[in-house]
Amino acid sequence: MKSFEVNFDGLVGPTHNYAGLSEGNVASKSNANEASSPKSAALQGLAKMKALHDMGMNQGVFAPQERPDIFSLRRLGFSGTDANVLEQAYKHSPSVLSACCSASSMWTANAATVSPSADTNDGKVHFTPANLTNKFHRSLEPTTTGSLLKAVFNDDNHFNHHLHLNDNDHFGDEGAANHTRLCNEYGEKGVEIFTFGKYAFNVAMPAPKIYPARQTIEASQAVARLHGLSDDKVVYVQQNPDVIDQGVFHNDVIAVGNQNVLFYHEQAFLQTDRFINELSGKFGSEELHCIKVDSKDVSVQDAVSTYLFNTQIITLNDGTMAIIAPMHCHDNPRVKAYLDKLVTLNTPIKQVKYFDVNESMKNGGGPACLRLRVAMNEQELAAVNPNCLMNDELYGKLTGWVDKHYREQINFDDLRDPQLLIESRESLDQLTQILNIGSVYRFQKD
Ligand code: SUG
Repeated sequence: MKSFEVNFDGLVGPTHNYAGLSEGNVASKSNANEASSPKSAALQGLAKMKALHDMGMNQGVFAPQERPDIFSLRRLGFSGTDANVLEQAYKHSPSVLSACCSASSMWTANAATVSPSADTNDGKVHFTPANLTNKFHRSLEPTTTGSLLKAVFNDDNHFNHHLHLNDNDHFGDEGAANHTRLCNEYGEKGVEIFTFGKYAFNVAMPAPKIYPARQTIEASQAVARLHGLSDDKVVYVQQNPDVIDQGVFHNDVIAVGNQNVLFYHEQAFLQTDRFINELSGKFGSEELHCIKVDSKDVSVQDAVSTYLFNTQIITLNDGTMAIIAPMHCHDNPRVKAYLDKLVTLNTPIKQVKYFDVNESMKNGGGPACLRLRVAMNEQELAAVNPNCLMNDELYGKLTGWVDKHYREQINFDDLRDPQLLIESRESLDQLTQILNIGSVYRFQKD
């Protein structure tokens, strides 16, 4: 049976803004309070999805969450009409208001961890939404993420949905951003690599000193247990705490894999030799390409500012691989020189395509952050909600929908505008019809 990797990209929501909410994420902090353009952000994301579809890939679309999150603001004690709630939050807790307006669910690499059916003990595709406990604005996402996943992968014969892990830093889980799966064919059993930043129950172990480690080994182990993975096909590896302290808040900022390729910076991991040995042993006898980038060629700082490793490596229909990179990689001479050389080496990667995803990059989200990978066989793909799979017609509908509903520009002061709430709800209500995902949002139920 044929098998595929489908990228589900997050649609950027109508309240996309720069609020400096993510300590440890250099771009988020340095662009705080700049004006954002929700319309450009959403169109940039859609252009990437359409381009991958045109390259022959199966491409999915994942809906944004409802923001402003009036329900969280009410839970925190703001009351009255919706307009009163927004106004009070604006006056008394502006940081809480911006957190409750963040469009951060666009980065679907943090939506969930996904294990394909070839790896799991019940032969189903498993999903665990990430609890994202480390950042308040992101901790608002997991419940709706779970509902959205069930609306897209709505067939118990093929898909197994878990509740997100307990909402506590001990089980801090950032989803696929710290999870990479290597395999031969997508439908064959693969090795799942879980990367973590710290040990929650053993503080004597290494941990970053400046910025938070968002993922614990205990969370990674829990997800592997829930998904029924075999120990001989799982590898745990700790992120180098020093690179977390240099702005590598997720492992997908410094390493990425696809099929038999692992592309990583030499400083990405702790005990790299042990890790690569274990990985090679568990991968088996097939050819594994571990492409290590040395600091002398690309510094950690260049990796963080260009997102060289937050690229997507995709397998094209002719079997070769392409890198989907942000324009920042093109515009940095050292990184561009590295990529120009990489495509000439003896690895499956033969081309690089550059995309403008600047609106997302300014909040620390590159091409790989914007997508959740789901490897599936033909039967599973046929069971996916077909309205969430990209084609020319859907692209036309979604760009028209963005043009109609999204603002050109948003500043912090706009977040208290009750009209923005009305516009956002109207647009999401229509989106649920376009994607045929049912009434997934709270405002549609209450
Ligand atoms: O969680 N930025 C996101 C970026 C997530 C990137 N995802 C991956 N690496 N997979 C984060 O730090 C910034 C929001 C703001 O500051 O307005 C933000 O949430």
